[in-house]
Amino acid sequence: MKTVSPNDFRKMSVQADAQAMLGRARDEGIETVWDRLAAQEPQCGYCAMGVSCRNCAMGPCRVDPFGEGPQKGVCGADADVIVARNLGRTIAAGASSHSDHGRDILEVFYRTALGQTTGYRITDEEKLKRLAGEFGIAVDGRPIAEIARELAETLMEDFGTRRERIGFVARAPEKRRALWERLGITPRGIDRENVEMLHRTHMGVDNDYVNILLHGLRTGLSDGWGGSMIATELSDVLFGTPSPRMSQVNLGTLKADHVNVALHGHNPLLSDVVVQAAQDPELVALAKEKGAAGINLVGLCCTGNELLMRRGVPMAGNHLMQELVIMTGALEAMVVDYQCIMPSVTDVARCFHTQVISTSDKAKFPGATHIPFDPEHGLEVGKEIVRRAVEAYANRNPARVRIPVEPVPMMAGFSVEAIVGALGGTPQPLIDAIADGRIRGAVGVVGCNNPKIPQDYGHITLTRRLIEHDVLVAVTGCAAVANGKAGQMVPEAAAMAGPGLSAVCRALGIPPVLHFGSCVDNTRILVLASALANALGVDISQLPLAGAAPEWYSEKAVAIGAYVVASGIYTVLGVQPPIFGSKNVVKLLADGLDGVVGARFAVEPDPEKAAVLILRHIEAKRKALGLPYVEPETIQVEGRVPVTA
Ligand code: BF8
Ligand code: SF4
Repeated sequence: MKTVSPNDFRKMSVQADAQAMLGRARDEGIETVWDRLAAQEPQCGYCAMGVSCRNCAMGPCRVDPFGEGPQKGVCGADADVIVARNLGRTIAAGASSHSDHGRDILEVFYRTALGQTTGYRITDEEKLKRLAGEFGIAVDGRPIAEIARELAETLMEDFGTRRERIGFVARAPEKRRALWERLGITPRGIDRENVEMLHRTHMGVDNDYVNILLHGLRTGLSDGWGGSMIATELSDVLFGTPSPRMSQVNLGTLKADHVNVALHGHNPLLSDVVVQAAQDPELVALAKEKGAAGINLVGLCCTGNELLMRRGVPMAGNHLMQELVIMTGALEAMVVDYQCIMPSVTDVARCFHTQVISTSDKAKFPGATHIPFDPEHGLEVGKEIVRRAVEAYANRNPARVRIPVEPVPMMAGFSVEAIVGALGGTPQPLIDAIADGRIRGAVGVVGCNNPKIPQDYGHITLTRRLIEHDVLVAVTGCAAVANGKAGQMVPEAAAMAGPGLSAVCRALGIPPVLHFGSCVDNTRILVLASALANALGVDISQLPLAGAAPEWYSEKAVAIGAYVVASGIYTVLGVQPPIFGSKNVVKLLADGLDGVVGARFAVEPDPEKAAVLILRHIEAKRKALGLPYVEPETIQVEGRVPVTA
């Protein structure tokens, strides 16, 4: 194995816990995602530019973006078509992932309404009734289970072909809905848009890159206003609508004297019953019998965010921590559901006593123990999983336990309901603060880690610059974990913000960086943006808002980008998407879209420069709305505090 210096660790991650574990990986020869990235370099330039195609057996083909080699694939597709088709399929894969997660929640919700599950109940009856009201379902005098059943059946139709538009589209401002209608991109059935995208991108179907990309937006919208929104809303009904709570974050959340169980993936269905099971007196007694002080649950990635938002379960880390958490030697079990779970976790687990337990029949991991999730016996399955973890404690080698840091406090739980509640029942105080300029605007900083970027550097730096300039930041997914670890998500972090934002945060007792939840919970940002737009009688695209995904890696992030921009929010990406082989596609996404949906993409790997782009955009929107503004072109960002490891 090649020599890695501590200096190299700083290029891999800005976080102390990650750097410590990278040291262990080097010392013990344990392979990580960073080693595998290095082994892949140089990565294929054609693929990086999006100009390779293997959609049929006349290929694989590639076209030369520099004009020297072939300009067309065997079928005649040029760079524009190939890039657009690839991007369309990426959006469909991401939207399908979120939406299949949404469907899984919907099915358990339905079966809970029918009384066919254990470990689940309708927790937020008020929210259930509000949702039913949105769909015209009668609520007065009806039993909760009956309302839930009818709502479930109605939402199932949103996946199918009978609807001309999915139900939650009605939440979008009228101007936005009219625009989608004019463009022919109002999302219909969720499955329909995704299947149609796969159809269109088959050889010899849609050969017009603009037409493919428009359907890409529609496919994205079926995720944001469909599959993901269903996942968020029904998770709230089943498990409770999040409200602000304090918890902790980083590898220091593992406890040396406890049985430690990490819950990893995205779907809260299984992990929520594991939380219940871990409180079972018999299992706690068993843990003590084995010599542990108790059972300690921690979260990873978005399953972790779901549990943090609703139950205050501490968060061990984001995407690039999943291998490193095992290297603490203190993890008895990693329980996984699906999405963003590297197949390599079972390899790392083999170096320790950690059991990897897979739980979804659609996501199996060779080397893991499979205990299938079954909502009929939810709690029993949860207990079986916790029991295995407790038993694995006997195999722990205390000499190998290394928990490198102390945990950092963080606040989470900002559902739209909680925010509006904190504001006194109406978004008006937020609108007033934006209108008078105390808060310049709001930005969603979302998405993943990517080993091509020092872990968390993009998230932390961009967020810090934005709050320093009085921009309220909403975070989800791995971006939330990054900011939590940097201490930017406690009420005291108001001190890091500019004077206007700081005063608002202090008055409300909230941090300047608000945890909105998991990646499917980006829909909460759409809901809040719609509420602001509706209150002002404008479209979302007129508001001083932006989105950013500084370290994105996944297909889901691309789907999110598509629906955020199609909803009218300017979005800056920190990692280059594979589109640069087509000048036309780049021109459309980075410029032309503005004239179509009132928003566009930008790519800026340097978070300091991304902050400038976003601040300028926000001031330009303020100017157009007639609000007090700073001349956009004059904005320069001098970080008040350098963001370093
Ligand atoms: O859905 S932010 S790495 S964990 S894809 Fe994955 Fe990206 Fe993290 Fe959550 Ni979202
Ligand atoms: Fe090549 Fe066309 Fe087949 Fe793609 S669809 S692999 S470009 S022949």
